[in-house]
Amino acid sequence: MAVRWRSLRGEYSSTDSGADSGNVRLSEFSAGRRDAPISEEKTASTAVVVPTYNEAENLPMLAERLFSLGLPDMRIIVVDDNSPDGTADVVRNLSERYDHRLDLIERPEKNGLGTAYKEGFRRAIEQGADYVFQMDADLSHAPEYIPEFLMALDNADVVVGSRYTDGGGVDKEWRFRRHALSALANFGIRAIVGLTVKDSTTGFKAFRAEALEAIDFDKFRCKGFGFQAEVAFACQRRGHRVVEFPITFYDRAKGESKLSLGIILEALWRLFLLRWQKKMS
Ligand SMILES: Nc1nc2c(ncn2[C@@H]2O[C@H](COP(=O)(O)OP(=O)(O)OP(=O)(O)O)[C@@H](O)[C@H]2O)c(=O)[nH]1
Ligand SMILES: [Mg+2]
Repeated sequence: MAVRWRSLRGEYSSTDSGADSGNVRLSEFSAGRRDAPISEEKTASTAVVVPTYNEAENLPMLAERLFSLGLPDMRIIVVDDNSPDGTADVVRNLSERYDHRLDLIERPEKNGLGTAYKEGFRRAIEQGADYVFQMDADLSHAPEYIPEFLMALDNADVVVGSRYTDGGGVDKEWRFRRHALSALANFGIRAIVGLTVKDSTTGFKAFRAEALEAIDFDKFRCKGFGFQAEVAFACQRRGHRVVEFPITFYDRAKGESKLSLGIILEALWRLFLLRWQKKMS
């Protein structure tokens, strides 16, 4: 699906066949932050934070699909943990190709996607992004949802890309065992933490900058994918307006999964403690 932003005030047009039912008005999108005056000139900026470990093969396609959305002021912030496959060099080359609209945060060693997101979010806020996205590098999360997430942010603080809400789903290649494991992990974590969102472990989310700034990441404890549930819990506790947007989750395009039993056990243990202590803000 090709998506184009004609102007910030905005007409969002989709060239997807069958979806061409006219342009959708993006009410108040150009207002950016809620407290900013509505102005035709103001350019709302979007940062997409992507943690990477050995994603050299996936990043060129991810960058192409993101930049071809044509969002007026979009940057990609890659947080790489010294990937042996040369991911950082790929980012530097892509940055040349795309007018330096990719930033690279390099960390000395693999330290988990949760800590990577924290650094990427901090950079996005420092750069003054109005809207901040988080997504995986492996194309499991289709960039083409991003304009729809932005529209949903008109009436929300946080948009959660959800596999388990009506209309959402997972790759049709998934076997029963993977379905069962994923659904069980999601259900278990929701129950442990007491989450209202139906997809507690999704890594595809969008935030208004001020909603992200209000989260106290210093209290987070999970290095791995339990971080996603910590974010969901923090948003719930802060009373952020969270909407779930149905997505289809695709299998990683290339490369290997980093999900391990250790990461799952870390998530369950730390989230159990979190519920018990109820100390998140
Ligand atoms: N910087 C950094 N990124 C990581 C780390 N672990 C995973 N990632 C990235 O986090 C994203 C999600 O990791 P995946 O390996 O795809 O894990 P997953 O999506 O839970 O598992 P799959 O279903 O197999 O794709 C990807 O972009 C990874 O490259 C890490 O320790 N450091
Ligand atoms: Mg993945």
